[in-house]
Amino acid sequence: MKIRKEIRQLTASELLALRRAMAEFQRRDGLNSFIDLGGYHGIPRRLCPHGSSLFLPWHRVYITQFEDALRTIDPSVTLPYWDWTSRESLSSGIAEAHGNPNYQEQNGLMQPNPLFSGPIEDRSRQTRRNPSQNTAQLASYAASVSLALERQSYTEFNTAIEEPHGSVHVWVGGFRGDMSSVPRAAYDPIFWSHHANVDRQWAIWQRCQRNSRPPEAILNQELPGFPGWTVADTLDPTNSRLDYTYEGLENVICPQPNLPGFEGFSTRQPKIIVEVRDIDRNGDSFLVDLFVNDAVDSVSETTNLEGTFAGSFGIFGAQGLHNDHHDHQDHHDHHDSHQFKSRQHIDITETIDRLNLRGKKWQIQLLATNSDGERVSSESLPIGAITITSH
Ligand SMILES: [Cu+2]
Repeated sequence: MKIRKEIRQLTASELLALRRAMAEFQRRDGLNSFIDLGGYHGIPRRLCPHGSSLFLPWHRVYITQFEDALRTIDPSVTLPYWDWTSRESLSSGIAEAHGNPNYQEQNGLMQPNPLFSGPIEDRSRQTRRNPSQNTAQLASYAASVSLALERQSYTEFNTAIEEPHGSVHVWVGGFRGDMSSVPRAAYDPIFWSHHANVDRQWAIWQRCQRNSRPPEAILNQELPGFPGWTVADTLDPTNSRLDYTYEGLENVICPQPNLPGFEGFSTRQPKIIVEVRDIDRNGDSFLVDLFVNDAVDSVSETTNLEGTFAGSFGIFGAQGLHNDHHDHQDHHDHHDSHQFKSRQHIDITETIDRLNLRGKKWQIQLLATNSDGERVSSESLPIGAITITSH
């Protein structure tokens, strides 16, 4: 059985083997090469079912096919995961193994780091990224993972975990980065350790919510691009076809469910969650920060830098995925535009408590940047309603 490890936990020789295999993988062409598999997600094959109940199963098969293809070069290598919720990530961001443009080979020579950048579909250039340096944003995505892990049904979890997953895409890609764009994200080698981490979050949820399976109606559904693979085939990563596990999975502490019978005795204050609905993901990508103001005075839009940072989310846009963007009505496949609508839940409890705003009047303001790094007004964001709930 393959054991997937956190990328920061790899030994020097494991990391070297991974880099060498990845470099060779990126040089190759043809079926099941890095560049071929990178093309399943967005350009040119457009298979990724974002915004559907197949999100988790499809990516589970996808990254395992990538791992198995990589292992034809070196069978000692497994796919690493990058835990962007770990203490190290929340203090220093992207793992060094992915973050450095070069690495030192055994002979002392510096080589381009194949975990830093990969070739895009026509080899016209290498991927690039410009990650946000604000790790408070990552901490907000980690809080969204905690919210997702509390979900009781598969369908709810699948939808909820896609939210912080998308935010991390935009956070990593940043200004004109490939990771922040659905069409080219999978050509950045960090895509695979990011998605291994999302897959691991599913594995954690599966351990903790043992009885919850996907609805019967989708179990026999085939996964686009992977003939012979259904949702049911993906439920147990240790089965003979997938054959992997995550190091340390058995030591994970499950989140405590809110047992209804205990509610009356709980001293826990309800969480305060900002819900952003009807996010249209067909266009550009955006990184959006939430600021809280005590609304004693009416605060005008121009003073929105006055507040306290409370959380963040990313809009992982699919701009450029469809050349035929304008005639969506003709499409009835899984790329229907309504499928690219999503939601975000941002836990702002900590900030509200820190500012001692419970029971008082306050307001939320948004500060957004697009993929060109330009500040955009909150009215021009592709979002519908924003509501604040406590639960
Ligand atoms: Cu993704």
